[in-house]
Amino acid sequence: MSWKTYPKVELHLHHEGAAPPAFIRGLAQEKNVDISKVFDERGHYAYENFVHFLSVYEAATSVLRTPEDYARLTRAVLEESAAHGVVYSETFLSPDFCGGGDVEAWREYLHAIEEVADEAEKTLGITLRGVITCIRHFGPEKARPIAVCAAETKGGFITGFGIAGDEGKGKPRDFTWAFDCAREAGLHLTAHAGEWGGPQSVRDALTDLKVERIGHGVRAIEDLALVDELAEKGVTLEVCPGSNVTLGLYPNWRRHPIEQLRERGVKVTVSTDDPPFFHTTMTREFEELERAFGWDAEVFGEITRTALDAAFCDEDTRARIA
Ligand code: ES4
Ligand code: ZN
Repeated sequence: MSWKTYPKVELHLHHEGAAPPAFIRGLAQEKNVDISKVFDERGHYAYENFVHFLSVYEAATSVLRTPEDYARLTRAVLEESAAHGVVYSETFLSPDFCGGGDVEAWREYLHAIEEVADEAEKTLGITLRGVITCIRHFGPEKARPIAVCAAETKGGFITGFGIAGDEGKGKPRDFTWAFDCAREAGLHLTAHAGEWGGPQSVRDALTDLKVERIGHGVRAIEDLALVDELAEKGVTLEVCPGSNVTLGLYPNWRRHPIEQLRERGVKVTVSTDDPPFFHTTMTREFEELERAFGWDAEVFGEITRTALDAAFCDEDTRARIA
């Protein structure tokens, strides 16, 4: 069946990583910025591996320079998500890219993004919430002002705090100040872990950062005691199978551990991560999961309810979407 119009909840989407290549190319032309290295000859985002992906991502993001640019980006992203049936989405926003970590500059970007999100809620029927992320390879010192931005702008729209970036750099415990700051402000917490790092990386994120959700977390499968612990504690994994397969973490969809995690009682959800970079959409994720594991409307219904339960929104919003 076609899953395109099936109502979906997406919890793991990087705001700039969802930018259609044509949008970034157009902005680069308008501003006369040379970002030819970002694209291949077919006009797709081009990178060799995850660490290279991160630098291409930052180069693409470098054309986004004003709150108005983020307003236009937000519109493009929400139109694309809504076209794939997404009714609720959370995107990762990094004030590093929006005003360099200065709270007042960040407020202007936030205002521009929120205005478009409010409009899209009415016209496209999609609800957006923002999760502010610090970036692991920028280091713990850079993470502090980002957590302050999050704490200062927590509200109806900004509901969470997290960490993205290169899992190979540093340790979760280096970022405890930032996470403590965000937790004390009442923000929900998530961390990228168990993608490029193994099970210990997931344990460290849970122990040192006290997060409610894990971004990816799939490599927990390498330690079944950890899998049982995730199931017992009810930790939700923001699984991005297409991202994992495209980046070569698993050789194909059938070898992806999402089904084993689910069978062992872990709360799994499905997201796209950086869809145009990984040649995916929420529709494609559903189609491939149906093909690989025979998932049907019953399983996708369970996945969607799990995602809505774990969404970083208030109960009124949750009830309105359900
Ligand atoms: C990421 Cl910093 C960043 N941006 C986009 N996608 C990512 N995945 C992990 N870190
Ligand atoms: Zn991610």
